[in-house]
Amino acid sequence: MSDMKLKPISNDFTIKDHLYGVLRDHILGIDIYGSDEDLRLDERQLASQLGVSRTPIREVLARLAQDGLVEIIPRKGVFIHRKTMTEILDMVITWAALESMAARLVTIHASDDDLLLLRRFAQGAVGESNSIPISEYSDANVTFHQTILELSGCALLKTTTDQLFMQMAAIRRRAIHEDDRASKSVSDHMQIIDALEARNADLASNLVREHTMRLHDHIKLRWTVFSNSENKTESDEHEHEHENHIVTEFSKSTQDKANAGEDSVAMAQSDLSMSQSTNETPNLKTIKDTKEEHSMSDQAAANQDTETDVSTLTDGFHLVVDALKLNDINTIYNVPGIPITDLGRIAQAEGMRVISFRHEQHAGYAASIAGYLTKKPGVALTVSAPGFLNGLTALANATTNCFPMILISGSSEREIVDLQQGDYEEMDQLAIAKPLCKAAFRVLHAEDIGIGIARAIRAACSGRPGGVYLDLPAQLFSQVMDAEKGKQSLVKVIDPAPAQLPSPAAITRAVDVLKTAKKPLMIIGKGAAYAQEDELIKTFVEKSGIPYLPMSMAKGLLPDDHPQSAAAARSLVLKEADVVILVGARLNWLLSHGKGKTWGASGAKRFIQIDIEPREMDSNVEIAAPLVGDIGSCLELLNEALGSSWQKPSDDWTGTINAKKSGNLEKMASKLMSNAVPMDYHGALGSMRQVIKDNPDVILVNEGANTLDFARSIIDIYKPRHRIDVGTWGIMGIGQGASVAAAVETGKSVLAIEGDSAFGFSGMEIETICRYNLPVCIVVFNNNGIYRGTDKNPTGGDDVAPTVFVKDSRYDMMMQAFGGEGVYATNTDELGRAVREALASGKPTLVNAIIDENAGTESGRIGNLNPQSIVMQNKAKS
Ligand code: OXT
Ligand code: ADP
Ligand code: MG
Repeated sequence: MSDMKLKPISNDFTIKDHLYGVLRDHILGIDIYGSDEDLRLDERQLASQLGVSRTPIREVLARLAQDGLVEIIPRKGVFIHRKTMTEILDMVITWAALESMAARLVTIHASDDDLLLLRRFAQGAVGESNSIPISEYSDANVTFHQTILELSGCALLKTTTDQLFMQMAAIRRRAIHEDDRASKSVSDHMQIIDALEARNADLASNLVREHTMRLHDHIKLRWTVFSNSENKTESDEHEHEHENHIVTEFSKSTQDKANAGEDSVAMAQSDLSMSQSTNETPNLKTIKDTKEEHSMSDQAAANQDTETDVSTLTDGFHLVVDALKLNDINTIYNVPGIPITDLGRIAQAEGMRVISFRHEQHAGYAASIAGYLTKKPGVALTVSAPGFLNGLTALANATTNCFPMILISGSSEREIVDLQQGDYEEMDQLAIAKPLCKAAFRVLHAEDIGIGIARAIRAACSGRPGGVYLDLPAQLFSQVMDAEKGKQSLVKVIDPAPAQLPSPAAITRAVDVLKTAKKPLMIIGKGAAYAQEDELIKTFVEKSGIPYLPMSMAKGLLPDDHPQSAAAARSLVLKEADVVILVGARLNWLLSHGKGKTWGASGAKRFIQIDIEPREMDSNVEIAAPLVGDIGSCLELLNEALGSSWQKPSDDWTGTINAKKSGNLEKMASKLMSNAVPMDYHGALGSMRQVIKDNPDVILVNEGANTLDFARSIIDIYKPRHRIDVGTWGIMGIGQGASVAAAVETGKSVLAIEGDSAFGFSGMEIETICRYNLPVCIVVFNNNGIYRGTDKNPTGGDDVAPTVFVKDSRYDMMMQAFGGEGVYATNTDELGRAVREALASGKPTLVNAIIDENAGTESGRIGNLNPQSIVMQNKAKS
């Protein structure tokens, strides 16, 4: 068998090579010097037309920019590069010189057969009728000149002119259409061939040079328009009118090429898009096949030369992901859309967990609860204006609750937004976010992404934690930079929440105040739960012997059945205590601002407050001993200062508390046995109380009014951070977001007990729970409305009262619609059984618990906050 001359297949071949070749051919095929050409390349449309993601397109465009074929203009886009007049004329002169030298060499090196072929080619281009089909001739003209370079036999001359040739092809293509240049060109070509065949080097060389220099003169004379034609602004103006032009042309040209035998490229592209849509590895066979074809062409070799350059680039998308990962943030809660869809995709591809919600508010709540549970900022990701606004409620709520969270929103073109010129989803998001969060930043340049994310993390976690807004304009994501420099620009935040030690004097002062107490009380808030200093808290409580009151989300920091818990004697301890030590709890509305009837005789109390935020001190009443510092440091020093012989509170005080507790517990116990049908709150929650007692690892999420208030006092919690609720704002709608985050961040099962109104705020997110198959059991306390389902329209009209819903709504069927378990429970047995089964199976479940619509009270236990209408009261009396 004779030796087969096959080139080896390159191992470096990638689909990007295909894209590069296809895009380059397309650009070279465009009449870029035609006056009406739109030179803008729309990355999104290219990606969609080619059925690939934007990432390879972006990389290929970067390569084309290196080749000088396209220009990436920040904030404007990607444009096919059009040379200036001076550059064009210089290029033509250079070409004339080189081709003229090539012609000289052709007379020496080309065979007679080669020249005969050239003659036939030139004649064929004109056609038998001698009429010139101009567009075909234009291509033939270009080929004629390239052939002279090839026939010169000087490989270096050919490769030296390759780049120049790309630009020259487009110039010749335009010129050939002007001033009857085609027929002049035909006669020039024939004369050149005559001279070449006559092996007359001087004549051939002169003819070739003069022919090209005539092009030079023509351009100089006729193309004055091009002296200022590299006008991106002009194409900007027509951007939307022309947006589809190139892409349509492009897909047409791709199609043509596929028909003309380049179908391997098209096949590889379609394989890639298929594999992307099914999430499978690309079809290796097809890519390998196409690899073979391409590796046999010089073009592929050239592509491979530049491949290494491209692999040294990174872009804004990847820098954001890398910066988050570097800081151990591995989950994003988001709703995809322009301009952050690819960010989510890339994050997932890079190994992050990306949880997509149906509405940004719930992604935001999830992020804030992730922050609360982990002490690392939870990240929510949204689109611009409306998505940003949807996420903003959650950001503000996180700030109010002191949860660390970062809301990242894509935003629109700064220049257009600032001039209010009506951009897509235009909004000055940074300005709007600023007053609603702890800090707000915008990143404009890829090299600042690392520092921007570091600032956001530190701002969210340090001191009093809170929400941070990070504005990332769309153009930032596609900015490219050297990968190594990009890596160096990332910042790992060292010690994001540094310990803050109280002064020794503050500790002494606090201990001195505590020593004076006859009836001390400790109030533990969710700041203490957040701090994760559980052991130090337990030590302080038990060493000091002080009764404590947990705020709702601090329940479980010590188990609710701890003998020192005064939860069931709340009114009494608040009224009677003489010294109150607050640990991570604010004297806000939930504590009646530390004054008034709830707190007994005015001026009879002294407060010690541990808080990381200095301005919290004296916010409502005088703080006798402020302990400004982190809870861990403060308690460590306090525990030390208590010494080994601390005088615990008197039996008098603890005895009074215990008596009140027993009374309340007894009262409650009998109610919890209720088997009423329809269920009342006590009966239903009594059954849930036992479920949590038997499954203390389950995280309880709780929202509603009556559903919230009854559950808070009825359901004991046994472990820290195992109760998540409506927080400082009493906000409805946290249910599903909090449940998702609790399940995702801890891997534990979640039981969410929600009023039917509360559930409705994020009801659609049950699809999210089903989609990710999370171990979440939702119990909807269905009493047909807000607070109660019994209100009537006083006018007797058709509309129901404002607080009333559709009676007997089948929320369980909603869950079934998404493949979860839906259970309809009318009594406590059915309810208890359904929830236990759900927790055992880990399957997403919704139990529709039918509650007596008369059972609740207006606004649960905070009805006193409703303003009263004197007119309404008078009407009711008469
Ligand atoms: O000591 P005393 O004798 O006083 O007794 C106390 C304790 O000692 C005792 N106790 C116990 N006894 C026995 N055993 C145990 N284990 C025990 N533990 C305690 O019980 C009592 C009471 O104790 P508690 O609860 O600790 O004390 P108290 O006095 O209640 O505490 C005061 C507060 C203020 C700390 C507490 O009440 C509290 O934390 N409240 C939070 C209230 C809250 O945030 N509510 C939510 C907001 S209400 C309203 O705004 C709603 N909206 C409007 C809306 C909202 N919020 N958000 C948005 C975005 N849009 C609109 C809406 C739409 S609620 C709502 C929907 C409601 O309808 P649903 O259908 O969802 O719900 P249902 O009402 O069920 O129908
Ligand atoms: P609750 O609603 O449970 O009463 P709040 O949200 O009102 O709790 O109060 C929490 C408090 O805890 C805030 O004032 C916050 O500054 C504080 N805090 C949060 N983390 C820490 C910490 N690590 N050290 C000290 N204080 C903290
Ligand atoms: Mg209700």
